[in-house]
Amino acid sequence: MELKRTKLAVARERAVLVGASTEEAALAGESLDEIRRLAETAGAQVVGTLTQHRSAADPATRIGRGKVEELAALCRELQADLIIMDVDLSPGQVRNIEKATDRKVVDRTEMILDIFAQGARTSEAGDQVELAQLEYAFPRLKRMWTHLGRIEGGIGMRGPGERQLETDRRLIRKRIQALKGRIRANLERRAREVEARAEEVTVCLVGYTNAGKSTLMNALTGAGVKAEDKLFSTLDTRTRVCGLGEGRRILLSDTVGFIRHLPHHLVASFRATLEEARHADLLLHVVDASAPSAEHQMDAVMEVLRELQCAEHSILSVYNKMDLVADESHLPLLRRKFGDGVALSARTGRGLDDLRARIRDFLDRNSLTVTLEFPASDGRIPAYVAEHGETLSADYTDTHGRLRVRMPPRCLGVVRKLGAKVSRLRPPAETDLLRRE
Ligand SMILES: Nc1nc2c(ncn2[C@@H]2O[C@H](COP(=O)(O)OP(=O)(O)OP(=O)(O)O)[C@@H](O)[C@H]2O)c(=O)[nH]1
Ligand SMILES: [Mg+2]
Repeated sequence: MELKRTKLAVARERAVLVGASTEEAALAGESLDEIRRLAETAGAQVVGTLTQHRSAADPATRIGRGKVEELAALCRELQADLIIMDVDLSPGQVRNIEKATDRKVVDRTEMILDIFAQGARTSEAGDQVELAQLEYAFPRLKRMWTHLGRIEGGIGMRGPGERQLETDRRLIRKRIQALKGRIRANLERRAREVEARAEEVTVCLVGYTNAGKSTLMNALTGAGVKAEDKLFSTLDTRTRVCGLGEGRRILLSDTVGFIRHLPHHLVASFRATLEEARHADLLLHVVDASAPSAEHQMDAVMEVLRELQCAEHSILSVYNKMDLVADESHLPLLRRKFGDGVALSARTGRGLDDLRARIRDFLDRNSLTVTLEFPASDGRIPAYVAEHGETLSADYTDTHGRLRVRMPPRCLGVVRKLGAKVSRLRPPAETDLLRRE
């Protein structure tokens, strides 16, 4: 039995977008633009849109019976094969709308999972997407098995879906277990990599998708990471040495972008990829300052950071794409809410020196929390710490000493030379999805 994600033939499916947001109208409008970009990224041809603002969602169809009839008529008129909803639906709601319209329905999460499935280039990213798809698709599989049996492939049917028409749920559970095992192994490998770089200061770029993280990574390190005007062009993490001038350097990581209402399953299964961000000493929160929705994008990123238990990290806001900003009147508001940060253009290079200076400044002002292990008989290390740092806890056995200390990054090299093993790992985060059963 073959349960692997199938290669996709990008069908140029004719799609109708449905905005069914109950959020305030302005935000809903932005969100519909975004779902249009998502739909196009997934390979759909958007032929029409329909919006519905309801204060309360209809439990049976989400958008209400009258609207579903209107939708069915619109699909017939435009010869659309696919309906893309800007919100997430319960399996029952999907079933009801599909029955009433005789069209395939894809919700927001399925759409995002689909884009991730198409973009996954590494086996790690592939495993993570597949797990998220299976976890999300699992309760929805039944409908794929029955009335949609005639549809082959296409958006929302990539990955788990086609092959499972004849597949036993027990096998899917087994597959989920296998994927979790591989992802857990990746997580452990990444943790070891982070550990091995204990003496380096690590900085991670985070931010909304398409904010310019990879472009900034390239501008700072000459890394040659792929940067495109496309949502979710980066799905893995790259780490490079980044010179800051004055002989200083850090390790800089670029990682996967976030989006509003990022599917929870995806955040959980991308834990390994996002491990770099969890252990970073400093996060650079990159935002497209020219986007009308910059503030909402930053809110959405902060929400995901909270989910990753990163909200307490030191964060420096990077207001990017300043070359596109004609009117700077919205900047003070962003700065009040998300900190002064640095305004720059990763494309033109304006402001990059400022950013380097701010990171150097951060290194000068901030101590790092580390664990030092050394022979108990060696008094030089506690003495050095007493002079240059602060001891948070001490723990001695007959042979070994272990200190949890805060000290400036430049001191780490010295304590290593004195023979201490320096480690930087934070305690592992609990994730429901990857917890051993
Ligand atoms: N005008 C302008 N465009 C920029 C700037 N920075 C990035 N871009 C463009 O914005 C688009 C997205 O850039 P990326 O660097 O791929 O964005 P990202 O944040 O890595 O996106 P994902 O990996 O998809 O999350 C590309 O077309 C870039 O050329 C900038 O400072 N000015
Ligand atoms: Mg990128």
